[in-house]
Amino acid sequence: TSPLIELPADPVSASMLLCGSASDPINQNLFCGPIHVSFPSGLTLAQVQKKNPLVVSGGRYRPPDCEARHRTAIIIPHRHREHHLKFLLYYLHPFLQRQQLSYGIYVIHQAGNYTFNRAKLMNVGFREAMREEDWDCLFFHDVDLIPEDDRNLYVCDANPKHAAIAMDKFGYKCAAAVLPYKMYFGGVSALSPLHYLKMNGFPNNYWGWGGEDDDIGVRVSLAGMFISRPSLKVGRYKMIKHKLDKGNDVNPKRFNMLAKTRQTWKMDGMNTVEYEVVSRDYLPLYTNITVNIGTES
Ligand code: UDH
Repeated sequence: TSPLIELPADPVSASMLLCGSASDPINQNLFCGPIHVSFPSGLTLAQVQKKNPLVVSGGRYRPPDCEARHRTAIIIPHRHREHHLKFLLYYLHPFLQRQQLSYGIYVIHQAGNYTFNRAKLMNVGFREAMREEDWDCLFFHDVDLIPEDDRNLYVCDANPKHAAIAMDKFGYKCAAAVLPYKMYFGGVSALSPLHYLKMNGFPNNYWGWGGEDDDIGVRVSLAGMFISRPSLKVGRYKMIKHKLDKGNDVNPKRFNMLAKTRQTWKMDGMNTVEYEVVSRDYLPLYTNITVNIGTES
């Protein structure tokens, strides 16, 4: 008697059970726990590709035999760090697969040689990734940080999450305690689309090294949210050693700008970001988006 038209069943949800179980949704028996991170010389992207046969064009993956409970996009700001990117992909792909996530990796590559702007690249990444899929969590991820424990879940919390809290370069002490700023939110952080839009994304006007990650931390609080953190045991990262890059000099204006975040956050961010996508390439291990983000005004 029902006049409703029957839609064809979604092949995934109809035939597949959700990954994990009610008592262990994450399926922790797939985890290795602490991961030993080293940087094998001579590693090639072709080898990384061979080790990850289920990753498809654009660096996308979904578990083959169950339906993922979480959809996570990884956003990596990038320029001239191909060597680091190779190691990150080598560790990150298997790590995300052990967590049974449906995921995609986006590398947001700043075109040209003008001063680097990490936070603006993240805004580009947010918009471009959300354009492609309805991700429920975005991980904003420096290219040189390798997670060292499987239990560091790449899913979002009820509040924005600062994942990279214990880095080898700070002796694995809590970064927020070692550094002079309590709102430290750098390295690797996770926000849902709702969190991101609530804080108007990240600032667009921090050119060069420093300040933008603290501005982001302050935005979280100004938008009425808290910073959540994994435990020190789990939020561990190894940083690939490097010097300050050419084209990313320390930003001398950072302290003055930071003092004004309260006045500027609503006027600068996702609502004002402007850029031009130069190219979008669906590579075997990631989606590369090369973008012209302009210069300092
Ligand atoms: N990045 C690039 N290319 C650049 C600059 C930055 O890809 O030329 C990206 C990359 O993802 C990197 C992130 O931006 O991981 C953050 O930049 P960073 O690694 O330079 O920042 P970090 O604070 O640098 O980790 C520490 C270097 C020592 C600086 C000492 C200054 N007093």
